[in-house]
Amino acid sequence: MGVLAALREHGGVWFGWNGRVVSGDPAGPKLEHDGNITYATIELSERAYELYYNGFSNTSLWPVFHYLLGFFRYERREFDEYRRVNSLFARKLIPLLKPDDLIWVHDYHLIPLASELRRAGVRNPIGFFLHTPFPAVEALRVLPVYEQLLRAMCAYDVVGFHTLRDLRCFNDALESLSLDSGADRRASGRAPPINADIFPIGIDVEGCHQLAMQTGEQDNVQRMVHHLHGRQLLIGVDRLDYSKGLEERFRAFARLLEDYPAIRNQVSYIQIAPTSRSGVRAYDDIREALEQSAGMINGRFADIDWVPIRYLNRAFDRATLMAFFRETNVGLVTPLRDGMNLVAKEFVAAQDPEDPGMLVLSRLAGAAHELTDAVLVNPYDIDGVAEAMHRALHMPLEERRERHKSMLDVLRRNDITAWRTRFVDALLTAGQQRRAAE
Ligand code: GDG
Repeated sequence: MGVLAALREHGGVWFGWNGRVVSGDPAGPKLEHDGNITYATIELSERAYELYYNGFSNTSLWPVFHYLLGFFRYERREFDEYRRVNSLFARKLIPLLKPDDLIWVHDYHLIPLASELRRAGVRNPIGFFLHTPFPAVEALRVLPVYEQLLRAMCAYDVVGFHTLRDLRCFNDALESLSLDSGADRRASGRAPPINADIFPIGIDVEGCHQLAMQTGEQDNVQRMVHHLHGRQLLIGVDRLDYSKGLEERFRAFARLLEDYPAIRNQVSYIQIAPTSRSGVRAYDDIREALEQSAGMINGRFADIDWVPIRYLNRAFDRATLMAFFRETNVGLVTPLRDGMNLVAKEFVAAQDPEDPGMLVLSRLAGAAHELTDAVLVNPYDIDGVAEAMHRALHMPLEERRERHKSMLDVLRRNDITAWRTRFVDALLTAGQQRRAAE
């Protein structure tokens, strides 16, 4: 959304996969115009979808970048396809480029795009933003091709991460390759330098707040509130992904009910988890595991008039989510690892400042670098998360208000507009440096 806002402001082309998979040769780019934005979308072949998207991107890079090495698998032909698709994207993008365009590439699926564009003679400033964490070099080294990926990242003029930890890991990895970055490269006269920096992504704070206030009358929201019968509500909203720590979170909720029997029948936990990346084995497995886990917890603790967990494996519209957040006492955001986690920020923005719900947040999410006034947890520490849920459910109003206010200040200072403006400015500056060096 932040990128679309930037495009709306400056005009430009959104280029990417349209989500369609075709059996023959993929068509595109197909061009559609909306005001000053052109959408140039392309299809993926079945082979590219399997090897490039499900394979190298989501079964090699995603688990390594999230330190979840048990899910990691590597196949050379998947990496070959990853490079091939990036090269194809570059070739399809080039005819759409104008000399003054800035190129902003997003995420781990497209790391080699800049090197492919440069190889074809493109001289425009090119920036890259990584939405996931960037791992420590010792985790990265399980990838047989990590050196190639690092070198490909050096083809960008600006490389952006969410947190200082990610940036440090990147610089360490470069150092380990003796690919010196920043000042050293400049000093050695090898132009252009890569400018790597942190650009923690923000949200549309007022937009979330407005949505949350306007939609309280919706049917879904009223039904949800009705079925609470005055109980306190805990909520989680996550893409169904093993990195989001859902199994651990369910176990922590069970521990809460075990360790604090007085709380039984006084709380309800709603977990919304729309399916993502179905077709990747690990994602199908986690869906099954969660259904079983929710069933077991409900079987063990439910009463005639009380269902402890409602697990909803489906999506809701954004307005409904924001209104749910506003009705919630405790937001649960406990990923095992996350680049940032926007749900944490949206939850805070949606609250009523006079009587805000409290956020329980994983220290291993990028958002914990900014939302230090949440109740911070280690998501692997099941007892610790159960305690944190209990603490958040019982936190006095005054403390909730203070913590909420300080978190909201953080969100306002670095909202979605600040994020994209800083990145675009960095890219403009890098473009000037590039021209000066040429
Ligand atoms: C990647 C990184 C980083 C979720 N369920 C529904 C729904 N959502 C929306 C949320 C939120 C977004 O999807 C999810 O964003 P997250 O940040 O939580 O997670 P990822 O999808 O893994 O995103 C992450 C992010 O990129 C941005 O840089 O923070 O670390 O992994 O906005 O509200 N939206 C609707 N219905 C749903 O059911 N409408």
